[in-house]
Formats: sequence, C-alpha cells, structure tokens
Amino acid sequence: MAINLKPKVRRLLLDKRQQKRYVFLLMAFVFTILYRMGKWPFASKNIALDPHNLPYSFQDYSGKDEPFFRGCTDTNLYLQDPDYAKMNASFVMLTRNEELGDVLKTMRSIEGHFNQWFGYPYVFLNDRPFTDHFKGQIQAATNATVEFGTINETAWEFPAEVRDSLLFKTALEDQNDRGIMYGNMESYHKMCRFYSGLFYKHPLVSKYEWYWRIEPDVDFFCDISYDPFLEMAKNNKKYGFTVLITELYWTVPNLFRTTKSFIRKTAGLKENLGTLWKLFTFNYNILDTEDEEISRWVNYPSDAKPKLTEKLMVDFLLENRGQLDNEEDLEGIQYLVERARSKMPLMEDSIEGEDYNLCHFWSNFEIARVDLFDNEVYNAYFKYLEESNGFWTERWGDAPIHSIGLGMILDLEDVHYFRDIGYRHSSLEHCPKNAIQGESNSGEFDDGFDFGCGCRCVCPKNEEDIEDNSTPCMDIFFELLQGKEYEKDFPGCYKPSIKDKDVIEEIRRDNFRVIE
Ligand SMILES: Nc1nc2c(ncn2[C@@H]2O[C@H](COP(=O)(O)OP(=O)(O)O)[C@@H](O)[C@H]2O)c(=O)[nH]1
Ligand SMILES: [Mg+2]
Repeated sequence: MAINLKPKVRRLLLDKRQQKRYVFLLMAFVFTILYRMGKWPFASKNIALDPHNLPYSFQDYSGKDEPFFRGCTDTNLYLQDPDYAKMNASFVMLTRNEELGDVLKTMRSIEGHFNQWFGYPYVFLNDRPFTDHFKGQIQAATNATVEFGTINETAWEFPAEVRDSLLFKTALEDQNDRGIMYGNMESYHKMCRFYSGLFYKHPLVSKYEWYWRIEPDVDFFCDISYDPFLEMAKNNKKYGFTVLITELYWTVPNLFRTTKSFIRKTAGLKENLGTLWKLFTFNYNILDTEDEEISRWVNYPSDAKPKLTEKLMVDFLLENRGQLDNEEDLEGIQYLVERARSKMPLMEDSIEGEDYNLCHFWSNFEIARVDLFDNEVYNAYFKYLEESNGFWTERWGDAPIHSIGLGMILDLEDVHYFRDIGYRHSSLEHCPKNAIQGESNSGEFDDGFDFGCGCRCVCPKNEEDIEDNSTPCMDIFFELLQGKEYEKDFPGCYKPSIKDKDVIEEIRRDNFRVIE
C-alpha cells in the first residue's frame, strides 16, 4: 500500500535547505537524549566544576584529593608487587542476630567486589551474644577470618543514674511527641553513643590500625581493584567517605553549641582547628568592617549592599539636614523610617558568628584510622558530649559527631572522597561513571567516560546520585578542594569575608547620587 505523505513531510523531502535544518534539529534531539541517558559523547576531561553547568557526576574534578585509581587496576599484579603489604585492618559491623539476612547481603557484595582478592578480616559486634546460627552463616560467607564480640554494659548502656531518671524517660517520650526520627528508640540512642565514642575502644577493634565500617543492607556497585587501606596510608589520608549529606536539624539542635563550649574550654584548640572545620560550618562574620553594629546586621552576602546603602543614605541625610531638596530629603527619611522599623536579625544558632551547616560524612561507610578517634582531643570531646547528656536529651547521631570531631583535628587534605566506590544504603546512593577501559566496552558493565573513575560499575538505572543532590555539602566540599578558600582573617570559618569598602565603592559606581 502506498504511504500517503503529509504535505509537510513531502516538502521536507524536496527542500534541501529545509532538510538540513531538520537534520540539525534531529541531531540536537539525539544529543539531548544521549546526555540525559548519561552517554554524552563529547564529555571531556577536566571540565571545570560548575554546578550551573553539568551535574557533578558528569564532571571530573582535580584538586587536593583525587581517586587513587581511575578505573580498574590489575589486582593480581597489584597484589604481587613486592611493595604490596597487607594492612593491619578489618571490617567492623555492629549488628543484631535478627539482621542476618541483610548482613549476608552486604557481605556478598563486598566479597564479590573486593574482599575475595584481599581477604581482610571481619569484626562483628553486638550488645548481646551472637547465636551459633549467625556465626556459622557469617563464617560460611567468607574465607577471611571473622571475630565476634559482645559489647560490655558500660560501653552500651547509659549510666545507671541516667537510665533510672524520670528525665531520661520523659526526654525520649518528648522526642517521640515531636516526631524526631528514632527519637524514642532507646536502642538507637545507645547505638549512636557507642559509635560516637566507644567502638574504637573495643579490644577487637583497637588492635587494628585501620577499620572499614559496614552495615547490613548495603550494595556496592563497582569493583574495588586496589587496597584502599594501603592507598590511604601511601597518600597520607586518614578518613575516607562515600556520601556527604545534611543532618536533620531537630536531631542535633544543641550539638554545635556544646561543641563550641568544648572548644572554648580546651586550651589551644580554637587556634589550631583543622581546615576540615570549614566543611562543617557557616560563618556569619562575613563583613570586614570596623562598624560592629553593621557587622551584626550583615550575616549573608546579600545583606551587605542594602544595609550599607541604608547606612550611607541615613548618614548623608543627618549630615546635610536642611540643605537638601525635597526629593532627597524624602528618600533619606524613608531609609531612616525603615531602619527604625526593622529588627536586628536574630541568628539563633550562631555562636561567635559561626553555625553548624548540618553537613556530615555518612558514617555507615567509613574507612579510617582507629587512632583518629582514640586520641586525647577526640576522647575528651566525646566525654564532654556525654556529660552534656545530648545523647539522650537529643538524638545526636554518630555521623555529625564524627564529622565535627574530626573537623577540629583534621585538615581537608587528610580526608579522601572514595568517589570510585559505588555505594547504596537505605535510600541514598552514589555510583560513579566508569573510566574508559576494556571492561567497560564488554557490555557487561556501564559505559566508560573519559572523566570517569569507576571500575566495572553497574549502576542502578534512573536513580539520582547523591553527589548531585547533596546541597550545600558537596558544593562546599568541591569548592574547598579547588582552593576557593575562606579568608585567613577568619580562622575556622568557611564563607569569605566581604570588605565594606568594596561594597561602598560598588554603591558609588552605581551612580548613587547622594554619596558622590
Ligand atoms: N547489636 C545492635 N546493633 C544495632 C542496634 N541498633 C542498631 N544497630 C546496628 O547499628 C547500625 C546502624 O543502625 P541502623 O538501624 O541501620 O541505623 P540507620 O542506618 O541510621 O537507619 C546497623 O549496623 C545496625 O545493625 C542494637 O540495638 N543492637
Ligand atoms: Mg543502617
């Protein structure tokens, strides 16, 4: 049967110029689809990080921290290298007998993607003894050594005087009433306290130099073809993460206040905070000015110009009273009235001009040195937090505590983003693009990209990468990595300062008639 072409299509076949236009539009359409599918063919190495340009997961980054390997390395050769030395390291998981199914799921994933080649031991911890069934199933899932430990009462339970107090019970009920996630689960509070300050003291953990924390119900999406412990050691890294996100505000309303109080009371700490501190803090002291009053009004960059304009207008009015024409007078008076009406902003959580930005390394994955925590400063920090009762009056998570605690001690360069480790727990995941290698052409794995770093990754389809959606944490992290730093005048703060003189200049340049 003959196809009846619509007049428009017929014209297209006849008109060459028109045809070119349609070909162009078709190509644009195809590239849009390819880009959306993550198969953009012209992606090049070292695209400048620009959140307004491409999602982070489609960009390369360079700077103070890079993946140890881009794509796969030959694991056999790696292991045979005379310089290779297995590290004094272990996996660590706190779990319950009932979670056996999810624990085995995690083990299958990590064994398949990594540990079948490296054979690192496992430590399983529990507040109750593990059953023989649990132990048997776990040991059958790996060729590596497995040790099972029980946590003693002082490491797991809140002190007796806390447990028995009416305040303790009402505090948990109150958190439940206020809808705080896990707020009324005593066991969750205990778990967070244990991971915050006690896991590294357990004898099965403290005998190691390094640990890799894992949890039940985790998926790894890529092969880890090298030894992350060794590479961290070689590159002077102390703490590694895969996900950086914000905490729920109402779980930690007083954590930062308590932390700042600890810093004030610890001699020499404030002056020696690590640069990692900037990843976890907002600085409200952003205006470089001698005018203390203005400084308190200006907390965000966008406050600077309106507030300084107001100041200039009012000063001008007061200095030239009676000599102005009506219009100028009126304008000045309007500013004056506005100033009289407005209230100074109350920065409720700002302490010495600083606030916790809620960012934290998601601690269900950690590869770190044990002595990062078992040291004088961090131990004292945990003790201080414990004495403030925040582990039960609020629902402080171990993740923000690790992050803030390490923020005090570490520099940005001490931390490693394991961008090449594809990871899912709960509903969050990060999965990197593969590097271009033979493996990625086989069709068995995801396609490779010249900006990719993953090794044999198979990422879930149509899932959002937390790397692209973790605002403002990943933005701050990448900015800091690129050296877009903070002013030296404001130690321990992230945001850059704005000079009042520069803003005044800008107002002048805008032809601000009255202050010429
Ligand atoms: N033994 C034991 N392990 C626990 C308890 N509560 C939590 N865990 C473990 O602590 C880790 C974190 O708990 P989870 O419920 O996964 O917290 P989430 O990931 O923050 O939702 C997991 O490895 C759990 O198995 C508990 O009461 N006893
Ligand atoms: Mg969990």
